[in-house]
Amino acid sequence: MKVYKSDELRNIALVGASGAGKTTLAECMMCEGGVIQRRGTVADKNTVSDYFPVEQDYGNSVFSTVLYTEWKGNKLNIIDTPGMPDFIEGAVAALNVCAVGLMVINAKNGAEVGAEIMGRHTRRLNKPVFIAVNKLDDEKANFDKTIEECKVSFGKNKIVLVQFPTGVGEDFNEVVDVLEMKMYRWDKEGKLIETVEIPDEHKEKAEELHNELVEKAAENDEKLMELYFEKGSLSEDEMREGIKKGMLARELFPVFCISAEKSMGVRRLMRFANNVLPAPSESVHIKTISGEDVICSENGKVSLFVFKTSIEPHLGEVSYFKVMSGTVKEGDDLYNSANQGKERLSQLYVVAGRNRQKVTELKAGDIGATVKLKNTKNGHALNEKGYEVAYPEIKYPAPKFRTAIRAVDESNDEKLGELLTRCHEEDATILVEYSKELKQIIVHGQGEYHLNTMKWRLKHNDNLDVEFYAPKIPYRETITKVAAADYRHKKQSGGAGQFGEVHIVIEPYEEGMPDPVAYKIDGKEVKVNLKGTDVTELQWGGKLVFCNCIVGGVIDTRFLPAIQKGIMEKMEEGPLTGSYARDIRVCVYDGKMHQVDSNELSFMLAGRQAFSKAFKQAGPKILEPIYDIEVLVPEDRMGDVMSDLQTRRALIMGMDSESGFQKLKAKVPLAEIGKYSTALSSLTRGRASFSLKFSNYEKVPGDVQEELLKKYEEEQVEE
Ligand SMILES: Nc1nc2c(ncn2[C@@H]2O[C@H](COP(=O)(O)OP(=O)(O)OP(=O)(O)O)[C@@H](O)[C@H]2O)c(=O)[nH]1
Ligand SMILES: [Mg+2]
Repeated sequence: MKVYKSDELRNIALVGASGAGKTTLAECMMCEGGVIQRRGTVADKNTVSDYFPVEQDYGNSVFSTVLYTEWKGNKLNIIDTPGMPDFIEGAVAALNVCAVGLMVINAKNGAEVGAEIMGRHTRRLNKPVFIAVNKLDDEKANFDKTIEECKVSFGKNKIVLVQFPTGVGEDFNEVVDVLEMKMYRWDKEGKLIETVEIPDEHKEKAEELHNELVEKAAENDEKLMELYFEKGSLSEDEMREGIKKGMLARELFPVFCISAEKSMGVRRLMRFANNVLPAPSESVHIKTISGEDVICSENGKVSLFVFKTSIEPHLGEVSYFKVMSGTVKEGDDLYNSANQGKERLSQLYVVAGRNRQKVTELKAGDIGATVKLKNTKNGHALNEKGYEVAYPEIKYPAPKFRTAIRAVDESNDEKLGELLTRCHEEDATILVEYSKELKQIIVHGQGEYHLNTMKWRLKHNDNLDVEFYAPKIPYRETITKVAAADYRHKKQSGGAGQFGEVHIVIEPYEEGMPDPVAYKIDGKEVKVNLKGTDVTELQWGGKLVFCNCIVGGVIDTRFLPAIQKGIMEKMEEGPLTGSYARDIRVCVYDGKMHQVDSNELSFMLAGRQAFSKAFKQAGPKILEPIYDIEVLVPEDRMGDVMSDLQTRRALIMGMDSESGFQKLKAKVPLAEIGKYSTALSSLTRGRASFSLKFSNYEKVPGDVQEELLKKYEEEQVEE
């Protein structure tokens, strides 16, 4: 295989809603480029891209797949990404390493929420995007509506048609190209019959759009603007230059018309990629963690960025990387930025899904794969000796779904631990938490489907049966009013005795509250004399403030830490439901000690009991975690989504319209959104999306508290 120079490369991430036709388009591009001889289809489960059994089982892409095709001397690296929001990891990683996003939009459904979400990621990553309106051969295709929706999403003046269809639906067979000013016509099988002059009836529209395109192309470069004013037009090369600049500035999103199924318009798309899209070196420079630009030059120092690892049949772990700079050669020894380990790249491959081809070298900007690395994971850099660079972590969306997990057969617990670690290494949107608090292993992911897929893979690939069960909620406990209690711990049978007595007042702690001066205890005002305060920032959030108000040495200072320790123990296992307690101020104001029998243990026990007693009288409340939720939903489903949220004790915070969708903001208890991803999906037929972020802890309503107390009591009895 030819060794491609940096400027002969184009890296394109195929993104868009699920079912838009990305995998079909990728297959078609590879076939057109001669990389494969026969086209597979998603229905026949034989595409190059969806080659994992789980994908064939689902009929959807689940992983991003690195592919390539060749076109007129250039190599187009394509990463086909899954459109299902549950599998966003692959799409985000792909966009990070590709210079350009190709947004595939289903003309039947318009700019769906899946497209909108990917659009947002391209905006966040500042990536140029070109758009392919696909499925124009579908009887329900609506080109104009799709374009209107794209305008809302990308900006009215930024969506620029390079092509328009003369008609859509089953008879779709012509596209007018206003960049080249000619018309393409295909036969029923998608074979290009001819390129013709634009017929009179479409001339006016074509000219109008052509002028728009020229203007847009000129707009982003002063020199071109001058030329345009001088000549009233631009040459083909000048147009290309202008469009590229506009795309890089995200001021221009060119639109193409295709039917991936019938191979219509796909070659034109590839030609555009060749002629107009920026080569990796022309796109925004990647910065290292320390903020230096990495120049994508084949003569630079060798540095690779590993963006994907996966365990593949017959091969073991495959590491996919982008050459950030330099030229990497088969057999090179490189050094891992994260652990300084040496890695030999004994084999280099270019990949098209399952098909791999060995190559001897890859130049800056190219995407390739290697196998059998010892200790290199996603996000690591591999550099030549003496060149120490590392790249910023790829940012992924926060999890949206959590479940507790265990091995069906307990003896597999260790294996489960190892495999979960691997799952996270392969897919950074799977987070694994060993919760000491909940005594559960909790896995977090992007949705129920996402984690079910993980379960499927553990069973089928690793022969491990796991089950999901209800994850506990990390409740907290606190108090709402002042209460006092005292406790005497005394044991004087046989040998050395034990004695300790403490009197405490506890009260809700709030940031900035004044120091304690006096309390009403048993109807009497008791003045306190603050000697010292110890503030503990609790690991689980909130504070414990411990005030020493002992006068006259009734308790020796050396016993105070023991009292505090006893209280802390109870804070770790709250008196109501065994959850962590928080935000409490304790004031030890009196007590007794015994010359001989008092010791630390006695005061610890006394502190614990006094605290427990006081807590129960202090209006104790259970707190629950509240999350900020943002739901993006099409207008017509808004009512349903809103009423559903209200049944989940949500507090609606506001509504906005954004990019053609309604954006609903609310605060909702974690306990009520356990399976929200699934519920929302069925409420809206997958047309909505949401994000979650922890907000704060709040008191649960009275009836919920009753229920939780009852449940805890039952559990205690059972144990
Ligand atoms: N009529 C028509 N159908 C198409 C076209 N392109 C794709 N399809 C069909 O649409 C379905 C979905 O296509 P895919 O290529 O799997 O879509 P995708 O974008 O890869 O979907 P995800 O992997 O879920 O993100 C398949 O049944 C395709 O055969 C097209 O141009 N016209
Ligand atoms: Mg796909």
